[in-house]
Amino acid sequence: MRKKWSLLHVTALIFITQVTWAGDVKTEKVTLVGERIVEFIPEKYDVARTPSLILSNEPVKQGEIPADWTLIPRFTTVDGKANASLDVPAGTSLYGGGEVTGPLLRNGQKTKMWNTDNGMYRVDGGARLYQTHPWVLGVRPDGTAFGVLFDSFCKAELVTNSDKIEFKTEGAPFRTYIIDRESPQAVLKGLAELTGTISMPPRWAIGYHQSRFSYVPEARVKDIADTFRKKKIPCDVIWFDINYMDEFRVFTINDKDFPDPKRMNNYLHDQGFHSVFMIDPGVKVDENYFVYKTGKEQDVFVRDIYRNEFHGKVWPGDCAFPDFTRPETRSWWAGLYKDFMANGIDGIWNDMNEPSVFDGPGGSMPESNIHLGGGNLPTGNHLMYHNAYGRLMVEASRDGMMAANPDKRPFLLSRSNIIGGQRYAAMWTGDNEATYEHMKLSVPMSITLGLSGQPFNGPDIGGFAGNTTSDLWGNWLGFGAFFPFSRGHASCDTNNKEPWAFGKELEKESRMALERRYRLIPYLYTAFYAAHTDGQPIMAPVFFADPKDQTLRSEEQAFMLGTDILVIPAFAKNPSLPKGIWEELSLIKGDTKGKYQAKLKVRGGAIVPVGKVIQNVNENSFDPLTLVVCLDKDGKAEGSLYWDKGDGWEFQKGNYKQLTFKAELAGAHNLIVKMTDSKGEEQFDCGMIKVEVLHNGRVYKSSGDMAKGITVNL
Ligand code: NBV
Repeated sequence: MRKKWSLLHVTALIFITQVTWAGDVKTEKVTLVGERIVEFIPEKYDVARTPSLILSNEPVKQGEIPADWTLIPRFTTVDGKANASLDVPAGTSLYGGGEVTGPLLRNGQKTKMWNTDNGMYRVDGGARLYQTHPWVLGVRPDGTAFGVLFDSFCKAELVTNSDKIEFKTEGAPFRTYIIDRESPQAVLKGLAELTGTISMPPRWAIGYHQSRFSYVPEARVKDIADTFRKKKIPCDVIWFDINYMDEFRVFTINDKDFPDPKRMNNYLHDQGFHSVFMIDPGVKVDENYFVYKTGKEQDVFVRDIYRNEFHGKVWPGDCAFPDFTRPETRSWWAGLYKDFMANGIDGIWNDMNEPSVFDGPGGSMPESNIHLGGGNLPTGNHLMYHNAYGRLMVEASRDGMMAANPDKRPFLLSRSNIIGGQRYAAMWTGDNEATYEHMKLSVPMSITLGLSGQPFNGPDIGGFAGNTTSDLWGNWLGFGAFFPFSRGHASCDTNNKEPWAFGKELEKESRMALERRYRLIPYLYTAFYAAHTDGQPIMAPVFFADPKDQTLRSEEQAFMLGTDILVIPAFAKNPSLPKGIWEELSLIKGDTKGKYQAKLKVRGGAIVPVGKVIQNVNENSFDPLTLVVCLDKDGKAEGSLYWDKGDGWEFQKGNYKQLTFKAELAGAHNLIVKMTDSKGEEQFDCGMIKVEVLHNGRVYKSSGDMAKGITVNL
């Protein structure tokens, strides 16, 4: 007899299908693994199921947990999927989450963690983007801070409500690390202790970069380079987007446009430029193409659910995708760089590595695809490894660059990555738009990345998609010259976006903006060294100047460059600025009046090392070195300069120079500026230097020999 469904049955069925099985998971182990860094491991955590690609080293016990420790995460599972949450102390301002749209202050935001090629993304929050950073920085009302790092690259959602942080994954249990320290800066240092820092870039990478999709043929590239030099607009790098390739085959160069790439790169080098070439992960399926052929022979490609080689469409048509979870694949891929870079190529740009697959579900590959793993990585499906794809690719690319040119510092830029991946590659914020909304968003986006372990980042200045007006260009470059990674880039179907493409007035403004960056190279390089050694952001939020001042917590127009310079973009309306002494800095004649130039201010108590205007960073900045001094209320100031050869690894053997300067009043009107410390073996003759003291709106100048001390009459 057929059973009749009663109302009760139906209700029960609805209930059963809708109910989620949620429950607490015991915390199995709690260990102090660093100075006020605690590791929490949930029951059933299995390193074979949740390998870490985020941490730089396996943490080890370092004593007992402090008796005053209060921050304890709660682990739960919902339908077998692992979650963690943390109650947030009242009044805490939340930041981080990596590559996000929406506001700098993350209270009340949700961030999706599923690396996605999402060009022309919405600016108001919630957009899925190219990178994953399961990390939150909390700043309490008193300026003390904490950070929470979820050690999982699984598909997830990060919810940052004012009372609770939640990390909800689609996968297996994971470890959680909490850092609780005296300041946000100290917490970021803790994050660097866990996940590593950027490697010291070659100095040319901190100059201005000029890019376009694409500069072809060779004559156009030369014209761009020549025009920079002819017009005396500083620039260090020219970029080569996909059209340099032979029908989009990676690791090839088409000889129609570039008959002699070595000759072209030599030409660029002779003029003080460096070149960066794009490499995508998709390998064109073509039995006669060496990359596909050797890859197939070595069985390096990702497989579909039936264990056949997976194919999906990208630029070249049908492509196979390297399975970077396999150590064999990574060494095969690394091996491809040697011959390629021997064309005189200086840097590499890994794009489309979410991976982006035009005809795949959600614009990527099916979650059921198979990655074989190896080493510490288990076999797993694409759902498990999706977010790690770019991170594993850049590890292999960097290995290849290092093997190709062991004596050079690699510069690698990646669109996709995860937190911890800053150890391998810098990043840019993908395909933005030529709009004022995207221009404004580029400030909190870039700051947030710096607060999430990735200081070496920046947007496409001017906007990638769509035509850029002269007013937008002027506004954007006016402060964009101060992004850690400062590059103009444009899509294929847009107007020209070089600094001279917007008419005479804008050319002048562009030159001025970039000359200001180049005068600051000594200061910037010192800030990069702090990022490399201590994980400090290069572009920082204004509240870093005074973490106790709650009025600064959501300021996202103005920003700090390093610890001592405040940058106020021309578009900024009523920014909240830190109290105390801040003196306006002029670097180029007329810059304080320039319509598009950001206002620059120096912190009272700082000494900023400044060079002269140069056209590329290999020219001598120190002819002479200028120390810009801004006294604090007690009439004192201090600063430092880090310098080395700008490339190579000698700095690691002690061949660098780190100088400390101090200024102090001797009597009411005499200021003495002197060098108080000098570290490192590198020869650095700063003999005659200039001093400029910014004091009560006036500039007092002097010069002299650093060793003897320089007196300035105020
Ligand atoms: O390689 C072309 C572009 C590149 O210019 C851009 O910077 C990347 O984000 N690339 C995406 C491919 C698709 C562009 C529509």
